Amino acid sequence: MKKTWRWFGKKDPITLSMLKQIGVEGIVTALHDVPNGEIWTQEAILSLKKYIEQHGLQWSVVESLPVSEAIKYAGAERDKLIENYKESLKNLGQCGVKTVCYNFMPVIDWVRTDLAHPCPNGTTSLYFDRKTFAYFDCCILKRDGAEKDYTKEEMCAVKQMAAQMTDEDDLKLIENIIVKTQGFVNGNISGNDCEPVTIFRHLLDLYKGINREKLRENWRYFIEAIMPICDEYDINMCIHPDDPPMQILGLPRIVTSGEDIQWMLETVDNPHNGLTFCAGSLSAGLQNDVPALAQAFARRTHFVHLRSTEVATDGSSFQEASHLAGRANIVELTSIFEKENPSLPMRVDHGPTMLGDEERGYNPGYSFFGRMFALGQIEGVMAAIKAQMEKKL
Ligand code: DNO
Repeated sequence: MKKTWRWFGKKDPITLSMLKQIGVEGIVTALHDVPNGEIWTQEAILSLKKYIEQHGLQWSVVESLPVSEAIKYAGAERDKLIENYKESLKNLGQCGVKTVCYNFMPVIDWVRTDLAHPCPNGTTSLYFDRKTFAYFDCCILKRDGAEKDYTKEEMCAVKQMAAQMTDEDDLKLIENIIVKTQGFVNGNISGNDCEPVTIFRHLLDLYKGINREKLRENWRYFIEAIMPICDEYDINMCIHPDDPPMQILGLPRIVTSGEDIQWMLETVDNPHNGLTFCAGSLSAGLQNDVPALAQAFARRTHFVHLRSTEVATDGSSFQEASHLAGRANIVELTSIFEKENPSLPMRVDHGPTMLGDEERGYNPGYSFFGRMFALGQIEGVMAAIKAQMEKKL
């Protein structure tokens, strides 16, 4: 696989020269300054592409070209937004950037409750705690009927937390769940919004009456509309699994399991309709046998995220694990992808915060030393597997 790295553009404190030094071959990035729904112009694409190439690197993957909410809930403006999306794809294709990652998660992209969960070795990692999330849902968001989605035991824990949490704790939780994890992925809420919870409630309201079936239909409508452009410019669309792969906040999620992925690939059976194999997201769902999914979908995978998680005994809380441990089984995954689809771009996803990363203000999960360490581990795994394949071992 080709070693790529998620880079957040010229403002990223991790520079392209640094990445060149650590053996990165391709860049994963987006036009982060363009608001969701607006057209990515050829001029802006070419300027960033040229900048990357001047550093001896390639723009390998777009992550992400965001899908506006109105496309997901089928709002009145969806056709106009789809036209804009097609125009951006056409421009990307004409500039030679041909792998595009996106997701179809309503309202909220990836979810974590703790962005600096201490690990025994002194590093920190990202964490999702189901009870803390239930507290956010029931006591901060105060979503109608939220209690019905949690067990008795979880609601007991919520009551206990409610008696202990301070206003400051609540603010921190709001930041973790709907601000800090969202803004930098071109999500709905950024650090400059002063009433994130109000905005968030309004967004949830837009999905009243949208169940899994409807969301699937809206996805099909979108993907069928863009496939002709993808065929014409040879663009590989790759959907990112839901993170975590389960229903949350009463919102439907449609990329949570092998059955979901199978449905998508069969429903629009076009090689340009493919998958971002995010091992970490998939591993956080106990329903998923991650290597089995890799084996099943390697040929329709256009982009790989390597990361792993450890799921707690409650079955839904999880911590991001070392890249060589946890449920994802990255050694086996690497072996599958090296055999089935060796030219795939792969990026190390997330990484521990370590050795001073915490003081640099990086986006949550996107440390430098932590990711570099993980890249070194995976490079070693790749080398061993390749040597074995060439029968040198
Ligand atoms: C977080 C990521 C997601 C992902 C997007 C893809 O670190 O896993 O933000 O990049 O959802 O569209």
